[in-house]
Amino acid sequence: MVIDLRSDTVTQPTPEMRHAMTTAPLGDDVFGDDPTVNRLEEVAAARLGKEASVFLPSGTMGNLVGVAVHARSGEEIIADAESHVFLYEAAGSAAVAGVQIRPVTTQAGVMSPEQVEAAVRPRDDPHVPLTAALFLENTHNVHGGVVWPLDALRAASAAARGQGLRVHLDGARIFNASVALGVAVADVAAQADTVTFCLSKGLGCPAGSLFCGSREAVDQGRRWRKRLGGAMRQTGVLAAAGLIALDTMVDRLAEDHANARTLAEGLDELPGLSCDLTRVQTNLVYFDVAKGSAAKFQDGCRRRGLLGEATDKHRVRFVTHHGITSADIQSALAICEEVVSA
Ligand code: TLP
Repeated sequence: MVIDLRSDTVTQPTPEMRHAMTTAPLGDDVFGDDPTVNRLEEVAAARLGKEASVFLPSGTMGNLVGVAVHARSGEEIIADAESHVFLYEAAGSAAVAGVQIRPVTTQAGVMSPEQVEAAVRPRDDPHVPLTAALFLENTHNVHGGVVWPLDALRAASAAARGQGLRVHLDGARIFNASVALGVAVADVAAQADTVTFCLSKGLGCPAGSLFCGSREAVDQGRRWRKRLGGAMRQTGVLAAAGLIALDTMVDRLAEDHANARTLAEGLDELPGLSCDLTRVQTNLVYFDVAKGSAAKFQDGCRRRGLLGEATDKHRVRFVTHHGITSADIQSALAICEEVVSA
């Protein structure tokens, strides 16, 4: 039995999802006539409080569509220096949309209104690119799965809008944020013009993300999806799982958060491991290995049936999800104790 804490993307579809996937009514989504995709797009948009949404293969495509919808080639977007769009999307914004990212170093993933304003380029200087949009991430992955306090999100977004920028939210884990805050997901989404969220992470689906926003932004996003080769045909088989996920998999994220908390507290007590517990607010647990490398620690765990990811020379990430029970957390801690004392 392997305990897989590499990511919440390793989740398997639930039996209810598998059933829905085999019975969903299907059509050709490029013709716009897959009823299950159409239903998911309606439900997702309504849930996020947006006019429309478009179903995409991945969160990476969702962010790239966000870049392309909000910025022209030669323009710039502002994003956290540790954001997924800047670090982990193979420079799609530059390579595909011709858009440069201006990275801003933040305190734990929360950008202040002053930082937003300072990063906006003067419009009357021909040396500099025009700033088109602000990209935010919530929960913020590399900063530890931290949740933006709603007031801070509102303030950053207002600062951007005050400068004439549009706001895109990488909400790959926006439902983790809403559950942790105890607010409706639409309250979080309201701070952005467009939002990408993923069905394939904590919500347990095999694939799929939604790009949500105004009808106009989503229409443009649909054209970009086609351009990027992401328009698919009988995708209702995937959308069917998404509908089940939105119904059944959101509230239970609180369990993942509680498991992550127990795990983080246990790790922090082990000799040679330290975890900034203030950052463990959702289902991601980043911790530091004082002695030896993170890669060596990861390997020691792997040999004992526990999978995690070394994200840095001394840093490891564990992620809790639907496939992980509180008993697994205790087993994981026992394995880590063995590894640090080996
Ligand atoms: N994150 C993955 C890895 O790429 C790191 C993970 O295991 O956490 N935004 C955020 C905040 C993400 O964490 C991810 C995936 C994405 C976008 C991209 O989503 P996909 O994998 O669907 O392209």
